[in-house]
Amino acid sequence: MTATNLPASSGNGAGPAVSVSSDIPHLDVDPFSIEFFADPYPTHELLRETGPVVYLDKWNVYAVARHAEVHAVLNDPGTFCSSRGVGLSDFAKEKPWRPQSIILEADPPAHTRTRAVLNQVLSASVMRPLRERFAAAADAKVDELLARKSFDAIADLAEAFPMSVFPDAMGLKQEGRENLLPYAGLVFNAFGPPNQLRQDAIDRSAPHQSYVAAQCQRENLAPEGFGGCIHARADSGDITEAEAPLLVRSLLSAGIDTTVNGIGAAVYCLARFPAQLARLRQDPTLSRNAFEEAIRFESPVQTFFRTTTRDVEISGHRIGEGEKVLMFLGAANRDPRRWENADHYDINRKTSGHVGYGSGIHMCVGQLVARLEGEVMMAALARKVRTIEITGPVKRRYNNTLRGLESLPVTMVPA
Ligand code: OVV
Repeated sequence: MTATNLPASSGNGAGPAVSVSSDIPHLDVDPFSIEFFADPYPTHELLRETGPVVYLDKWNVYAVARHAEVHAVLNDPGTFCSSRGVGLSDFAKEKPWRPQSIILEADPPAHTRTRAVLNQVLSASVMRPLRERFAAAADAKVDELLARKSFDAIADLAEAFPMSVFPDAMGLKQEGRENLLPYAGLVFNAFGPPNQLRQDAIDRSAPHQSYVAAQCQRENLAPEGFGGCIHARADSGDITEAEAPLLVRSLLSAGIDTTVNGIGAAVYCLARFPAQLARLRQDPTLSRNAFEEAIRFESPVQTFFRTTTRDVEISGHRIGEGEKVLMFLGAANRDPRRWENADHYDINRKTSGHVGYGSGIHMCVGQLVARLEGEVMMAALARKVRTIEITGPVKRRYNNTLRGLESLPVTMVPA
């Protein structure tokens, strides 16, 4: 993997093949390969150290991996748009694999209206009455796992806990919930390039897609859940009846696998850094920050793309209109220019400014739900657990966007 200094092509095959005058270095890394996912950190460093912007020949995209540039791209949505898709596929050139998201894959002013609705459905005042239920579920889950002593921290904790609270909070019926994680895995694989991961996920997607499409309908959602609250906003005229199911679909897409991988990251951190678990036990008020630091440290959502709406300069380097720009959130979250001891998990760190939830107008609309789930699980562990020991082979789960584990065998000892 060496940096070259070729002129940038006009990208993605559109426009003339003439090169633009540019000194942006090219890299031949594939950030959607299994070898990269197995250990992304040396490549993250290469991406950051090669320059503020690089060009990836494998997929014909620009990329930013330093915190400053990732933050700048996230906070200029007029130049770096989402409406042409936040995966590799450019919706101006290719038909999306499913109807476009009306919040994630939208720009102002359309985005502003749908975002306002989800902001209210997932607001702090909505979280308040949920906290007690979520905390009781986390406590019960940790008690159950302590009784078992040895278990898989992914299936039995990181998946089981969100699955015990989020589908109920959405207002979903019991039947078919086993489709939720495969559907989300599909959505996050589909942001990636047309590789085997993406193709396999799409090939197997029909039952997951039909389940989700049905659960987005009002008659399948409890009126008091997040889903019912979205539909109620069609009654008040804030959105149309056609828009409501699409906003429910956004929560079913983004609301579960993200927190599974966030909580998985947090438990994996506590298992690998016993001194940090000891600190958390001494001061359970650190629970919320311990979860936040795990989001920075592992960055469960690793990447998103934007598309340029005009010729633009990033840190003095020119990029043409209609180019895809890949943002490495995980690399930004460990950029030594921004973070001291970036590769250390430190629950006392000032985590603000991490881009694990994004930044700017698209920053995770479900972040309060995610943090609530993460905090109450960390608090349950802080109060009830003495040690978490890894007792078997750690297996990674491979996804084009999500970073997390397939299996984490552990033994937990009670406090
Ligand atoms: C943040 C996110 C991830 C995946 C899907 C969506 C959003 C959506 O809006 O459908």
